[in-house]
Amino acid sequence: MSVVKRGAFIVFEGCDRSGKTTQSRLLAELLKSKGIATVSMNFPERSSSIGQVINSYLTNSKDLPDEVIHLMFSANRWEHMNQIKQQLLKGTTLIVDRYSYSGVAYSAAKGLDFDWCYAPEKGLLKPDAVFYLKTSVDSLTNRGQYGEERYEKVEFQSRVAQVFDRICYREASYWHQFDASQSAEDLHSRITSIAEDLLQKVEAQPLDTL
Ligand code: DGP
Ligand code: NA
Ligand code: NA
Repeated sequence: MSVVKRGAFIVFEGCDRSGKTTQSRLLAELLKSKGIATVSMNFPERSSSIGQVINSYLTNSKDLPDEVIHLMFSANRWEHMNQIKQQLLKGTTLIVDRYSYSGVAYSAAKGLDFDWCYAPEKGLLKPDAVFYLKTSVDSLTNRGQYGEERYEKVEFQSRVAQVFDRICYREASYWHQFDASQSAEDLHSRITSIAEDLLQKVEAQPLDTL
């Protein structure tokens, strides 16, 4: 009997403008070019009805209490869980731009309790690896080209970065930290070598949950 090897579940995390979007695209393109079935995803996934509420919140056209929007971001992950599980089980590798850790980092940065923030994420599928693109406060200040969305302010991003650092320390067994200030090419080659190692290993490991 032939057994389908499951895909890898890879997440990119980091502050806004840390280069996640570029790096997740480069990694997905590379894996596809090697014939590995790969699908890219992005949270928040703004097309669902919950995603549309999140989009209105992020673009400042809607205000919601911090706790309410926190639970909506979490619900947006839960509503895609079955799809994610099916893809992984049929052998597709997923490259996901943001996940539960953004949920905790952005809400805890507002002052919500860390453990409260983490609670609704429990039971979601656990990534095999998180690639954390770490930005220094200096580089955040120097970039100075934040957009118009709600969270795109230097002071807030530096608090988000502190929570990401805390999570990275706690979850060190599957988090890989990269200095986001290096060139996109260097970053891509470092990420690629870790991703290729991971792809060898995950087939033997059952899916786990947070
Ligand atoms: P992106 O589309 O990746 O640029 O994300 C949009 C913004 O939403 C960005 O500032 C990060 C923030 N964000 C992503 N996920 C969550 C979450 O689960 N909770 C909160 N509060 N913010 C999030
Ligand atoms: Na953004
Ligand atoms: Na994203």
